[in-house]
Amino acid sequence: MDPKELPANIRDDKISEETKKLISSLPSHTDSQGQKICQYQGCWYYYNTLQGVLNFQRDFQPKDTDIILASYPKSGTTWLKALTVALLERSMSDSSSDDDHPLLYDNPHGIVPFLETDQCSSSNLAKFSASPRLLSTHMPLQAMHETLKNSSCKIVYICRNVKDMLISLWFFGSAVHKIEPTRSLLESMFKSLCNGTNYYGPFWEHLLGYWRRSVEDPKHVLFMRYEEMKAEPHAQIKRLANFLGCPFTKQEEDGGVVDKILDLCSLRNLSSLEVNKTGKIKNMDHKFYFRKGEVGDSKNYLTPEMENKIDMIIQEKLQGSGLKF
Ligand code: PAP
Repeated sequence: MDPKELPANIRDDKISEETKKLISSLPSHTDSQGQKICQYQGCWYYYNTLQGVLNFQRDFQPKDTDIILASYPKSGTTWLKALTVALLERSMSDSSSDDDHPLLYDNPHGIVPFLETDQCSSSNLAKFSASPRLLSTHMPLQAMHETLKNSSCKIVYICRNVKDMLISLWFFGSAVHKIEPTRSLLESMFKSLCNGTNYYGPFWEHLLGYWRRSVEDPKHVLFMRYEEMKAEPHAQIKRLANFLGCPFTKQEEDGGVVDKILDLCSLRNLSSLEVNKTGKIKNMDHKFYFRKGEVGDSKNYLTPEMENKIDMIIQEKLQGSGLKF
């Protein structure tokens, strides 16, 4: 999740008069964390995120070589960013030795910028002139459709079990706002997740947009799952490398490069690095991006009723799509 979005989302200085006018015509409400949120083109955004989306839609100039890492918040974005950086780093330069790797000196979010922030203004993008440009987003595919329609850039989407994503978000939001992760906050977040009015929601539209495109156009959209990454990391990182056009050679596999990348990008390793223990992006501590990283952690916090409700929504909304949880 982009660090600039959470603590003070209504940064009026960043919101143009035109956008304020647009916001006044949109459905809006205050979310479970007391933040104003509005619905634009079917998706719910904080006001400053909406400004970022509009800037992106107006200004972004895609390149066919761009790689966009997409996700719903708290679905494995940090991990996917680290893995992709490590894969490309290895394919772009043989010189990157163990101690000058970019992941040792910056958080993955510092290396791979979000499209819907001012980091992606034309001037800032100049520093990402290396090809391919590695970019990221939490926007649903429909928000990028018009901008990317003539581009053959590649999109990697990572999805995660929605219940674990909710718990991850609950802890993350509480840590960022420096409040206790109370049951009443969880219940309120659960409600807006279920009615589709939470940040970047509805989650089912988000998932389905990328899922359908990955089925229609598998050369350009790869659909990955957090749980599969945990269960079979070797197979999944090879899948990612093949999709990105930088498959592992036999020599690399025999030489343990796959293991080395997985180890470098493991939660244990990344969270133990000084840069991630003490660093910050704007006002966001890097350490908040790393917690347990376990599959099924939601069982420890959701009641059976809450689980059933989410299961029913998934069943209803994803029916017939071929996408299953
Ligand atoms: P973001 O949307 O703010 O970028 P994101 O990285 O998508 O967050 O999700 C954070 C989750 O990924 C956390 O899960 P948890 O709360 O259930 O523990 C975090 O622990 C987990 N995570 C971060 N880095 C890794 C990693 N290298 N490997 C596995 N899981 C990770």
